[in-house]
Amino acid sequence: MHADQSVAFKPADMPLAPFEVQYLTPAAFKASSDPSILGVIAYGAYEPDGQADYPVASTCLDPLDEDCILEVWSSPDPVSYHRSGALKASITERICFGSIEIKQGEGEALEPIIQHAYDTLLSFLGDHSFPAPIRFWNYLPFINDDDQGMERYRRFNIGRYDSFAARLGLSVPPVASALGGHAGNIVVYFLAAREPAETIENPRQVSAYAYPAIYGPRSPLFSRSAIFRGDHCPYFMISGTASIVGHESRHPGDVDAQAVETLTNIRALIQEAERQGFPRTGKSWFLKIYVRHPEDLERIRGHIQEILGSDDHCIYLHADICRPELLLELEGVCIAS
Ligand code: 3EB
Repeated sequence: MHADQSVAFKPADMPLAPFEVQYLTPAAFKASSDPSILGVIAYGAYEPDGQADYPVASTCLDPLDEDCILEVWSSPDPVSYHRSGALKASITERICFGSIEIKQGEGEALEPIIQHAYDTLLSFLGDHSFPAPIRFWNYLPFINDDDQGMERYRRFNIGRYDSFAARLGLSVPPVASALGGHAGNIVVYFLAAREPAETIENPRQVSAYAYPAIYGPRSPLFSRSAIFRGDHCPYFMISGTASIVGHESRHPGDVDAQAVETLTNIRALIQEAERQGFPRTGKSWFLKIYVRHPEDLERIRGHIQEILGSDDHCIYLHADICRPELLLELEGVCIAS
């Protein structure tokens, strides 16, 4: 994305799509007059409008091409705004969007914070007749750091697992991403709907919820991808995807080979989705690319441009990936018109 350009992932000819996401600079957002904002997620330093009634969260991730990017969710339907503890949510007839931003206090354990955040949002969704979380984003400071003998990402997995086990059951978890930053607060944000999405696993990878215990005492509960059938258009949502084959990381230390492997994993998911009826043509793509070392940005961008033809619908964020040897991760949404 460039400063003078916004990226939207709802094609203009789909006025009835249940939501739209745009990536805007703060100046472009201020100038826009969208009446039905679902929420704003900020990457980079941002002073939110203190009067806003919609959910706003400032992540611990910085964009690599800009000082600040705002991920602006909006809807064609009437929106109502809600609060429940630290949760801010917006509700339409068809979807619920929400975010929780939490400051972890000195000496406070991570697992109960995460479990409580998920308990709060899952019980809110249950109370408002949204039994089906579709997609979660988890951004936490220092995800790879050791905390009293266990990595913070592994502690995060324990908290999420305990909440899901009690409230969702463990059969088919939602699509998700989990990334780390270097300052700021924990942010969890989500999209939920009335009906569940159809999850699709990657034939090249062991399902994350079936990873062996060497990756931590509780499995990461997420599905690799899912087709969410909005009323008028299907969305294909892809979880954070990295250079993992089977359950093992591939190509440690080689960013080019990791980029190629990651794109192969994405292609495998798209093929699976197409086998399950997702349209083969007329798609528009949006990708979020997480880069561990800023100096790898141009190499990674080169691989993306080679595969996609351009990277107009991509944003690049500086983030730690949840295994220390992984140098990039990619997530995406594909919309069929
Ligand atoms: C992986 O495939 C890489 O814990 O929610 C990717 C997407 C990853 C989501 C999560 C973790 C998560 O295991 C890491």
